[in-house]
Amino acid sequence: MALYLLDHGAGNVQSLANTLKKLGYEFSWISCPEDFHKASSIIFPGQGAFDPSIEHLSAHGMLEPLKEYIRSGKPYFGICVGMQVLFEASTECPSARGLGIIPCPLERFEDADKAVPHMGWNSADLLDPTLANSVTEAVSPSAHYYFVHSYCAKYNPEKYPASAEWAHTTTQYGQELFLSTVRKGNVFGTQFHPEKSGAAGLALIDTWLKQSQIERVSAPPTLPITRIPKPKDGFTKRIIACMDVRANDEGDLVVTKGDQYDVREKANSSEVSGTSVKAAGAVRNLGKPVALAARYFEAGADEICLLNITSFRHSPLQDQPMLAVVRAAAECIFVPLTIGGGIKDSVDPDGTKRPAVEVAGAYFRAGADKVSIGSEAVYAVEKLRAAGGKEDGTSAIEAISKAYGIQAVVVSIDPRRVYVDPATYDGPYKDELVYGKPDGPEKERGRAWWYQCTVSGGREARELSAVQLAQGVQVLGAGEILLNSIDRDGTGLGFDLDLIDMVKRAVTIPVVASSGAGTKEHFVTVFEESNVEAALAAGIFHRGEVGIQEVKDAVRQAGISIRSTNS
Ligand code: 1PR
Repeated sequence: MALYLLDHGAGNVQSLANTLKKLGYEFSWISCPEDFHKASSIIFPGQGAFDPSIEHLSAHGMLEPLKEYIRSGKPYFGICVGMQVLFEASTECPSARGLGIIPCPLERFEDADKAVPHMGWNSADLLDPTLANSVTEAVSPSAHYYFVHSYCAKYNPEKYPASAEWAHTTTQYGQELFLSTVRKGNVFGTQFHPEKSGAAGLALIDTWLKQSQIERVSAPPTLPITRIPKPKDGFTKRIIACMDVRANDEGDLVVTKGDQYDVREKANSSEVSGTSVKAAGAVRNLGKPVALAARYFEAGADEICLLNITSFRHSPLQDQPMLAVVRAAAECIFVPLTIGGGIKDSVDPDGTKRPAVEVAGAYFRAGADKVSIGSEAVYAVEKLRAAGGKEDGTSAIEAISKAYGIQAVVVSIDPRRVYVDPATYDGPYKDELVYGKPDGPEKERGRAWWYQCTVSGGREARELSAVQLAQGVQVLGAGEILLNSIDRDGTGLGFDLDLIDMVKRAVTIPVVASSGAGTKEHFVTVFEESNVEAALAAGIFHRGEVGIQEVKDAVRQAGISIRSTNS
């Protein structure tokens, strides 16, 4: 089999290459239009937006050869944008035309009842359940798969009868049904990312590749079936393991963990335990990033996050160890990977300018799915507000989301509480004040506070609130918010529910609750008390105090939908 992969120049295609390597398949990249003739199977692992993907294929003379290849009847597997290009057009950019093989447009999800992008794990229901035991069947009805997209092909056999014939599985998000896999003849496509969907996704790719050419090209069309949305969709909450990474005093990159962002050992500690050196004042060392990432993947983390917490000090593209860490981590984890720290315009020591989009691109090529922007997001929103809310297209958020899609841009917020006397406070954050409860902790009683944004890892406070930042970055094109709390970080006191609820209500993009998890019950509480899509923890996982599986079991037992580790 001459297996070829098509790279459309945007996003993380490395993960599919890593997956194929892990599964033991050899492949080549399509590097010129002639390669389409050499291929006997093609996988197109597209990511990002429809319009730039079509533009890239067209600019490289690959659009027509791709169309010809698909018409030739040889097997084609499109992932995410690789599936979307089969459609006619997208309301995202009406002037861009897709291959038009599936006669139906892609439309944006409604965001009145749910966060958009649809980012996370969801199920895929076979339209024709009799196919469940068929040898050509690769999608498991009991599994969850990782989705990340804002536009979809809605399942509506009455309005789009010809496209319904292509529907192989549908997925429900909120009350909307859409085509999550398509299949007809030689063409198969998944809206989700199997290469990021853990064991279930790897099995799907392996099955497709193992099927004989005849089996793969003889899939019958699906008969349109009327399907009505169920009361509840199959979307799950996500549990994220986060690693704060920095160089220790010996220059090695280590996973560290702060207490309210202070990552140095306290003055009274001076022991050595296992591999971890605990000298007073030393950078706390909780292990090696790649080994820990692999451990968390095996333990069932739905996503993994690596934050380079001191990268604001130097040029990240010169920071080869961090890129090497991402590359090595991406080879052994098959769930989404976010990388943060130092995603900004920078200048190398030799004077070479590196725009933020180039820095992000280096991480995507290394195997990251999303980049997380901290300090630069604050500066960008300050600028946006100074310009009366008018975007100028120059920020890192705008540049990266334009090139790679909004789903690739996370904004990490580092807020700190500012306490005020509610009786006398007359400042600009009056509407965002949270009032201490009479039975709350002593320092909160009779007081109120607002949440102030900081930059450079909490070292500098800015005149901007967490709500203002969250709303501003959504306007600029961020696809997700990672909401930390300096007050709660490392304390184990539980998530700051007031902060989380306030920010979640202020935006329509997904929000990840972070900082303060100390027990499995804290995860249950944050999902019950707020509408966040995901919860993240660091310290309790690093120290082995609570396992990811334990957290997931507790969340499931509370009746909250969560992905099974082995599905
Ligand atoms: O400003 O774009 O270079 O990004 C810097 C990134 O590094 C930001 O995402 C910022 O949050 C992070 N960062 C900077 N300094 C620190 C520090 O700890 N000294 N870490 C830091 C932030 C917070 C969380 C942590 C949770 C959960 N880490 O990510 O993992 O609070 O911890 P817990 O479960 O133990 O409570 P830029």
